[in-house]
Amino acid sequence: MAQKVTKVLVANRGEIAVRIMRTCREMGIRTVAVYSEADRAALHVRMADEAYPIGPAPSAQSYLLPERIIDACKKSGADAVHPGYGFLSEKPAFAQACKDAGLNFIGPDASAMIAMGSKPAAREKMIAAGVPVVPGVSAGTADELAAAADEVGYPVMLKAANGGGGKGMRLVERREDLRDSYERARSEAKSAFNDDTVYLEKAVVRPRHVEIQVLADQHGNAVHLFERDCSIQRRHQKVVEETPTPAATATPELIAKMGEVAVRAAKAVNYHSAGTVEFLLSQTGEFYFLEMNTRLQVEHPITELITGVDIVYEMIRVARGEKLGFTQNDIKRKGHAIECRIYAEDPATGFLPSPGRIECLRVPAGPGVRDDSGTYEGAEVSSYYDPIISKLCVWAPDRARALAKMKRALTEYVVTGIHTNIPFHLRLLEHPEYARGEFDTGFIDRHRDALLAPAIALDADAMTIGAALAQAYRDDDAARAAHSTSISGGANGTMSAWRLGTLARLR
Ligand code: MV4
Repeated sequence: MAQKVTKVLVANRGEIAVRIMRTCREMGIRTVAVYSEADRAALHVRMADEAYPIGPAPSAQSYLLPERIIDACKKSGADAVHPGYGFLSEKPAFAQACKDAGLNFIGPDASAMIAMGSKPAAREKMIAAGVPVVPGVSAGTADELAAAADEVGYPVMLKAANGGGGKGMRLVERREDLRDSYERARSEAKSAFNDDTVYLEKAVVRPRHVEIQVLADQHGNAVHLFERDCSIQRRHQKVVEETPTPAATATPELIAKMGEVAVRAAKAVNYHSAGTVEFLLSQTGEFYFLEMNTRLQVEHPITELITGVDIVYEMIRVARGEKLGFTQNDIKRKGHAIECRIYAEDPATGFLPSPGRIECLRVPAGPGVRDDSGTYEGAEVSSYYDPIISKLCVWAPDRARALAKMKRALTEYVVTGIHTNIPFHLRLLEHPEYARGEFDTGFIDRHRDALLAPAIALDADAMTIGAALAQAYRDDDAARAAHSTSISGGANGTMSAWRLGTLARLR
């Protein structure tokens, strides 16, 4: 069995490739980047010890081709592969192909991915393992589904067996709509996933998305690293995550129980490496297994901030065949962490991606701030990939201070040349219901108008100072023109002098 990890090929790009390489560097492990034609000058390529081209910009012709990745491993002499998230990270065939090529895949076995890959099959497996799932049926004819719907009561949810990211999901409010919705769900599932299998669950009204981070080794040891509340989503894209969850029903006892259940779920599929068990948390405090993500997740840094565990470090140790260095009792949480995903997108155009060159970049720092970025000043944000610029994370002793720190960090952030969702984040964090921790998965949709209100106006003094600075800088810097500028107000609706100065410089 390949257990060596001396040179890791990171089969990914952007911030996650950079983040993985950082831990490798700390561990004395050499790093190999792969890159598409669009990524010749990308940060992850610059960070790596060596880099190999794997094809044209579209990921289907580069990052998604297992043979290109394995070929780059052979050329570079890498003995291990970290897939990051997305791309090939949850493809059992790729995990297996790595293994067959004598490479150490830094993730779970293909068998665990397969076991969790089919939603209704995973659901059945979890029922057998004593993990609570939403009442419903994992399979059946239209009549059987209708009978189950009567039993669990409306509203119900129809879900595509092979769906994901909310695609192929349908809410059915009334009995008389079930047949029609069922036929639609099936044909949608068929065209989207080439599989028309549909299953049914009782709909959980206004749920929270609360997930548990787990870590397991190859010797049967598994622990959880507490929860993350990922309810703040837009079209099934997470926008803000935090831990602990501010849900009123989430007592330490409830979280301990969810953690225990998550570990049981992982053990039921012989899981090793880092993984995440997703739950729906109802308004009344019941929780139900949704699915398991068999990969390192985007939002893993907030768990690292409250536990002090480097999840990538542990993934590598586990892949080497080492035992987990701690037990559940050793893991203590401290304080509160929040992540804001900074996207190159324009809330004003309905969140269309805003690719282009980052003209000016000022990244927040200071106590309790971590910015996991995949880019740099002068780099291009490509339209071929996920438009994430960075993940801005903060840690503070409690939620109120974490919120204040996040607002401070967001107002320090300057990105020009492209649009970003930084102003959107500021408005979200200032929403009174969000500030009170009162939200569920429907929050952004429900408060769309308030969250998309025009940017905070600058007060007269700030405008005057800005204009003066602009004039001062104009002569020597006239050549540098920004395509556009993303402006966010300060805590009191004004901006700091240096921030205005930076913006003025680019006028
Ligand atoms: C649900 C649900 C309510 N009841 N299932 C959406 C994505 C998929 N992974 C599961 N999803 C949901 N399943 C039942 N029985 C509500 C959602 C849901 C949701 C879940 C997590 C995060 C955001 C969401 C947004 C809308 C709906």
